Amino acid sequence: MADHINEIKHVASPLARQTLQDTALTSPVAGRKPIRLLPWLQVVKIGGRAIMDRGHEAILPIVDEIRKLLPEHRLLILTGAGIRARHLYSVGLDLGLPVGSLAPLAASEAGQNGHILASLLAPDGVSYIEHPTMANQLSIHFAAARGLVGSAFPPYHHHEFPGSRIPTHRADTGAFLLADALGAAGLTIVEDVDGIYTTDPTGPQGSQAELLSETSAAELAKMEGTLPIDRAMVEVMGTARHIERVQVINGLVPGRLTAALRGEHVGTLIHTSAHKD
Ligand code: GWN
Ligand code: ATP
Repeated sequence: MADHINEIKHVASPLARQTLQDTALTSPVAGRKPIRLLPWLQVVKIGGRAIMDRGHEAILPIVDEIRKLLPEHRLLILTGAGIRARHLYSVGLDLGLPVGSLAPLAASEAGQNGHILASLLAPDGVSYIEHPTMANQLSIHFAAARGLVGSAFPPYHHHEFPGSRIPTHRADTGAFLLADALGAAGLTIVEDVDGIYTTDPTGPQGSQAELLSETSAAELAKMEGTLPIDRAMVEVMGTARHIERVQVINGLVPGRLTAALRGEHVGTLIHTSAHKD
């Protein structure tokens, strides 16, 4: 028995003999900036409620704009959920379903919207790819296509945090997590308003709403009231590794997405906590 144990080879690792909870010990190894997996990729999140729910009037012009952008950029287009997820939440909450059951049901609408968008872009070589494909085979698909569509919802399912009965990690958060993990060149969030305002421009105080042309995740975290992006996304922007800024733009105005991807300052620029390489 003792002889057998002596034959076991030890694997040299700087983390082998210490707790992973002590950042003073782990940071020399884990504190370094990760590599960018797809540095040429532009991630675009299309609002489920803001764009997709509006049907052809909103969808066809943005599809046309995306089509024209394909020769210029390699795009991962991620769709959010909309009205069907909201109906699902109300039925599910009424029945007492836990948040971990509601999250995948809502996520499936984000996927449905992606399938719709991908069908319209199919003549341009764009397809819907599934979550596992996004996780493992993005590169090979981008070798074949300038653009791909996927669901922006993170696949948390029963792992969704239980703090709220409505899933907190929704499409904006999923798009940000993926863009940052891939080390993408940028993330643009396509809404139905010009950007982030001091208060909801379509709400009761709408006449007093002022557009924030530039802000930061830290400032948004302090802002009370509603935002056009998930609160959880604001939180994860605070620990970003690659994506330094997120642009929130109005997809109902033709040309805004094109301008944003060309680096023009349109809508709201949100600075994250990530630093330049
Ligand atoms: O079904 O539209 O992917 O890309 O979060 O899980 O709930 O699934 O539970 O590859 O794995 O509905 O079936 O559905 O939207 O998420 O997909 O068509 O296991 O391609 O099977 O991580 O698409 O779907 O909803 O994204 O967001 O089969 Mo759908 Mo979504 Mo398809 Mo996906 Mo979830 Mo899969 Mo998944 Mo489930
Ligand atoms: P999803 O993809 O999850 O369906 P979405 O991005 O399509 O979401 P909403 O979550 O509805 O759409 O967010 C956009 C809406 O947020 C805007 O139409 C606007 O009315 C509202 N909103 C609330 N607060 C603000 C704010 N401070 N500034 C700008 N818009 C705001």
